[in-house]
Amino acid sequence: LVNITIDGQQVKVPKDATVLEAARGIGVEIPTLCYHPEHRPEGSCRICLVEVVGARGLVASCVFPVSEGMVVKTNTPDVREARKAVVELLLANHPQDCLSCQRNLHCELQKIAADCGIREIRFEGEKKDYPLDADNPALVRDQNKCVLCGRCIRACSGLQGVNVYTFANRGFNTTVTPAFNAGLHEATCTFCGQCANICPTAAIVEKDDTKEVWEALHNPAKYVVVQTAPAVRVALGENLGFRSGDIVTGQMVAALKRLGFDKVFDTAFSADVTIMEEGSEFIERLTHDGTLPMITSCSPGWVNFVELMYPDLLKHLSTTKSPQQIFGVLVKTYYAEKAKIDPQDIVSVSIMPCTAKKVESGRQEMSASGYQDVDYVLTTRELARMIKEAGISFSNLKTEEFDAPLGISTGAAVIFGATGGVMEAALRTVSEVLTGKTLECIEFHAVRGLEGIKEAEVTIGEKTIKVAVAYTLANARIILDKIRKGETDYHFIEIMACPGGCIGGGGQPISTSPEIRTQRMAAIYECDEAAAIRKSHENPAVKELYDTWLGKPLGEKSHHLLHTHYQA
Ligand code: HC0
Repeated sequence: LVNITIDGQQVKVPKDATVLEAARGIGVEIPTLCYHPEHRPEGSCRICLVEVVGARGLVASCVFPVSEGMVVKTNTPDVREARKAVVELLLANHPQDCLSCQRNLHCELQKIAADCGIREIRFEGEKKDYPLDADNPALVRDQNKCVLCGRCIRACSGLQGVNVYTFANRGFNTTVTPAFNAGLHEATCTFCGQCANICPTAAIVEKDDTKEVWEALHNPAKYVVVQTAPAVRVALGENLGFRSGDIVTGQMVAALKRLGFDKVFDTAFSADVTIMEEGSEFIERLTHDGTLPMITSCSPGWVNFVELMYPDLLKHLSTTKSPQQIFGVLVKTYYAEKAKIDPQDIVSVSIMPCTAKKVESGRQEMSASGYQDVDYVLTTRELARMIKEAGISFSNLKTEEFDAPLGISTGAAVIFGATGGVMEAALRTVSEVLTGKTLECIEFHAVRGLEGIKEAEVTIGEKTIKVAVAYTLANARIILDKIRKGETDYHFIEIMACPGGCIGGGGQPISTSPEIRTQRMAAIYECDEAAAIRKSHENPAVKELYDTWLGKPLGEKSHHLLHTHYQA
């Protein structure tokens, strides 16, 4: 520790801290755009200027290390004036469409401008005029709104190891762009959306599909059903007046009914179906010399990554479709038959914590029902905006239940939303199916938690199953490289593209942090503990689906409707 003085307060701080970290540690908020606690600091935006006695000029506190006896002043007239000038220079070049911007009221630049007390922009500036990059179904890039903080570059390279973005050009013409100024659809983008989640402004946002969903809801000829992903229920509240980690399942269902959806169903129902299929697929591979390790395939950013970067390993991916897509196909076949509705009249909407799900739903092979299985995918953020637009007082809603039968699910399905959850759900079912015995303890704690790569050995009957669980594509790369080199003996691997799994998805409320993800994760396991049924194979609605319609897992109908293939 070293002793320093910040604004007259004497404090002991870790000797490797920066001035900004030390100040935040005692509650002194220094504004910044480029700094993000999960990524290495770069000192590029220059908003976090402070005075360090003895230093030459003002310094960028996010990259300035503390030292013994240092005296820091964060609130002098010079500091305030310099920060204002930096922010005004940014605003002078920035579009002035705040009122109609997707990030209005959630924009870090807007907040900093307000906090710095900016009432005029003294510089004339020059506006940029870059075209929108909107030729993909998931993300829209508006370089005119980019403040060159570089956070998207660090998220894409550091967190995901994908390296889509880089700085290009110099001076006023500097941009953040994929190589050769390509659109995201031409780059090696997996559409995980971590760039959108970390962007301080609206330079990268999810493609907004709410207009199409409003139109469907107001079309009396359409029967509009919605499914909600496991991780949405523990994060949606953050945009609607609740704290992170608050479980708002019942309010979310009530709000969706108020919005006018004809049926409100749960992706967790089809997650249970995924476990029936994927668990059976694993048992089949394990007992009949199939390709191992088998790797989960429900995270579409992850699937895009393997297709783009490791096509030789596609045979390791489970062929079972993701819960979103299993739900989509079942709603336009099984449910349509059961409810006597023409599938042509069904509009199937899903609410996901994920931007890559927008791409997954549009894949050519995701139309086994004879129609596009999922018509529209909205992120958690888009749903929050629709709820606000409809004037629904979310926090005052009385909780309501999902509709049956596609709203009936288990605790095993809900934990899909957190890293390790798909593995744990699969182990609960695979163990009982393989041994024919009821598990004494259904909780597999070795695969839980926010460690980036977890490994465990699980005894099932006579067999020892080696499993691994990883999240983020940078961690996925470590595992895939080992598989390529023949250096692993895993049987089963779960990989999710986003930090912490879907709870940290690119479409979740902004911002996320390790603390927020920890709270969302705790809420997911709380949902599991509170569930009446906690194993997928015990879901009565899933049993009925197989008994009356599908036959058996991996049967002919399942093969046709619930399994897929990948494109090298
Ligand atoms: Fe997920 Fe899913 S758990 S990918 O993380 O499998 O997005 O929440 O909906 O499909 O169920 C996301 C979350 C899902 C799917 C489920 C899986």
